[in-house]
Amino acid sequence: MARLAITRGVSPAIARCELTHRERTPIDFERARRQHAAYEAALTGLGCEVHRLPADADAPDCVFVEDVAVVFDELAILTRPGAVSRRRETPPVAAALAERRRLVSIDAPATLDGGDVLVAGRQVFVGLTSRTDEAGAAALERALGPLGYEVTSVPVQGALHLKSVASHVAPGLLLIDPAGIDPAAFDGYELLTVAEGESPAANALWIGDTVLVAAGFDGTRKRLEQRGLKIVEVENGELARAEGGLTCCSLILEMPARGA
Ligand code: CIR
Repeated sequence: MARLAITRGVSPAIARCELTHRERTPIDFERARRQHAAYEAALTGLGCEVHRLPADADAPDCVFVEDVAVVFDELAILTRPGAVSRRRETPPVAAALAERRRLVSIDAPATLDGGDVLVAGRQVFVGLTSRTDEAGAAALERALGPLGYEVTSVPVQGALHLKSVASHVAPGLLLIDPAGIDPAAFDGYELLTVAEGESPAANALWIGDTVLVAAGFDGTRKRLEQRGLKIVEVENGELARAEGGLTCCSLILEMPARGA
């Protein structure tokens, strides 16, 4: 199986990004670009072919491609982001996905951000947040139910997205920040909690046999390593100022190997 990672350049307008739970602080555009390039290099190191779409100077948050689509083996869901400023981000990502997946759109008035969709095998959790509403979760259920996925809505407290507080990091294993989510939502899963004071560490990206984590959260990193997981660390400090984490910056597609 080959993996394709779709990413997008950092917008020169990133300073005007949406913010919900963070104070606005200056973002160093060049540093953000360097960190994003290092993130892409880490994806390459993990065996992904990286396909970077050009940035949009009129879409401050365009680097966060995760929010505009959710990719499954059978299809890709094009979202209708909860933030109006982000709706123009969907078409270029749709164009990149069109040749690789059947596309299904979330239609108005429903809203759904990809950051609220946590996929764990055939189980799909949808966070109900300021960005994703019940109608968005219902639309996802309509698209995925017939394919054998089980879609469950979970309320999220005090965080932008479900994946700000929970990540799937190994088969049946979720990394969570219990401050933002009731652990009871994940009955049947093994749960690992982030270390004290390390809430942002709950967003981690599992690729193959490795988990990509944000640098600076040593307590959580140690917990993941003690659990036997292989870790790669990347700096995410500048995009974290835009309220973005590691899963936000790519869409990972499992592709049949050439010739298979
Ligand atoms: C926003 O508020 O939409 C962006 N500034 C951050 C989006 C981060 N995306 C994600 O967590 N999936």
